[in-house]
Amino acid sequence: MNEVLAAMIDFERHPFKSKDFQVQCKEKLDARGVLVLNKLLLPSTIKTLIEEANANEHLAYYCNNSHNIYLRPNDESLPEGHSRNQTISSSKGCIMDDQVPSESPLKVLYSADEFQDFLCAVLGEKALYKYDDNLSSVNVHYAHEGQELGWHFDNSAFAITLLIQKPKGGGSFEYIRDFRDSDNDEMNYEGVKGLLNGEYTPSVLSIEPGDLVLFRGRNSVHRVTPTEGGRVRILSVLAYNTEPGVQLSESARMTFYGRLN
Ligand SMILES: O=C(O)CCC(=O)C(=O)O
Ligand SMILES: [Fe+2]
Repeated sequence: MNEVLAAMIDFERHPFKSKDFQVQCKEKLDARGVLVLNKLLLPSTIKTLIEEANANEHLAYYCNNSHNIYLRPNDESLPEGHSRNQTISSSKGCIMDDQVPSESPLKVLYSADEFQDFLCAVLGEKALYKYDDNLSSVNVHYAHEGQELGWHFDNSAFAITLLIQKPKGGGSFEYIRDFRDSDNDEMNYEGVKGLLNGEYTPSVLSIEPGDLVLFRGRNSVHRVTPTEGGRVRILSVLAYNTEPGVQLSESARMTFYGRLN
């Protein structure tokens, strides 16, 4: 057992190496599209991560993005005002992998064999790889009052997040499962139109600092509501690939990070 990792996370509650635990987690993820590991990080780790995030916030790249729900270039063949092209706003700050300290608990967890083996078992993957660029693997997001992540479908098949600091209000993760079928190119334009007109009541994921979320976001539409009050929402995203040698596209790096390396 990696001793640094053992001192950081609650292995008693989340025995990564146990086959039974892995199977339970896989069943939950397959049934619900989301797996939450409550209180994975010990309180001392959360404290370290808040201090680290506060110390590095001056490095964050803040951006306001206009995008559509599909996070793809607009389809100009469709009529104006079509739900495929409807503009959605997102705003947040981000620090990138090369700005997260190498001794950070985030990087210890990200690289730990025990953790990656657990993720592979739960996701049904053979191996996971870091991004082949120096920005995209471990990120920390900051959302100040009024900042939010608008409705979207992820491009990646799964995402792993760790909430570090919860705002006083807002900042809720809302989602609707299986809202499109991207493998079969079924984009659910009618449903998206209704969603953007407020015709659906989404599910809300209740998460606390120290919780890990493993979410399949390619077909489940989701958003994070605006932060309310003075306390910034801080969240880390741990991103992996299922193939080696993959870089985040240059356009995505410029949009989200404002630089290529
Ligand atoms: O901030 C979150 O909780 C989710 C982030 C997210 O959906 C994304 O980065 O695509
Ligand atoms: Fe997302």
